[in-house]
Amino acid sequence: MTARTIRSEPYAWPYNGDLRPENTALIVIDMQTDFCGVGGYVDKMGYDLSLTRAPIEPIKKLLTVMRAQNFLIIHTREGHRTDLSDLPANKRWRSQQIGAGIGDPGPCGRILVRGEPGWEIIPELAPLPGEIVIDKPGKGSFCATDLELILRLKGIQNIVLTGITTDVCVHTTMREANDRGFECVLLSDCCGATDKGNHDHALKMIKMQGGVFGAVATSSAVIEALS
Ligand code: C5J
Repeated sequence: MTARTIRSEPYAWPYNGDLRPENTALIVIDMQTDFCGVGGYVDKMGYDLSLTRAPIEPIKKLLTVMRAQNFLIIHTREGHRTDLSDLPANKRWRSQQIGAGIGDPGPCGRILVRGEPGWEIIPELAPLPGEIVIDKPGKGSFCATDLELILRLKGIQNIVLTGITTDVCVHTTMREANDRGFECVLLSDCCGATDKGNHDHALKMIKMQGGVFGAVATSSAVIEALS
């Protein structure tokens, strides 16, 4: 095997140089109107949408390259059943405290409810027919989903993480994946948080202890390695 890695910190990723479409997945997390669109959940909470919209173009470009090379592409959506039977009472209560009650009506339909306009993935990053979409009720993509089963059955060892928000759903997913033995890299320009400081600190956390959760790179480093 010829080793192939991408420029990343704190080590060249993946650790073993085994980067191939057959063993590597790109996960695009929660690029939904509720997290980056006008009138969605994040907008209703009063956060700066430019931060969560910043990764749209870099992800689009990366998708074009990785789709062309037949990497496994997986999208996730955070959202709840229409009867809210999978919505913990404390999650609902907390969202109500900040004026964006999950399940309540908003400009994009019921907030974070499956099937509502706000819950849809934004058109710019819409999944192609046949791409896997994981619906999750929580922040991590492994909790109460079939993501791990799918990754194992497809022989995936490496995961490239993108999406929003860096410090919440992307970080939780990275931690869950790392604990399950997957080799992870998070792409800094393909993620965004509701707070710039949280984004930066989330990146720093990954790089501690020799890469405690994996590595951090940029989309251009991935595209360069795949060219
Ligand atoms: C949040 C997410 N921030 N997708 N969800 O509540 O990160």
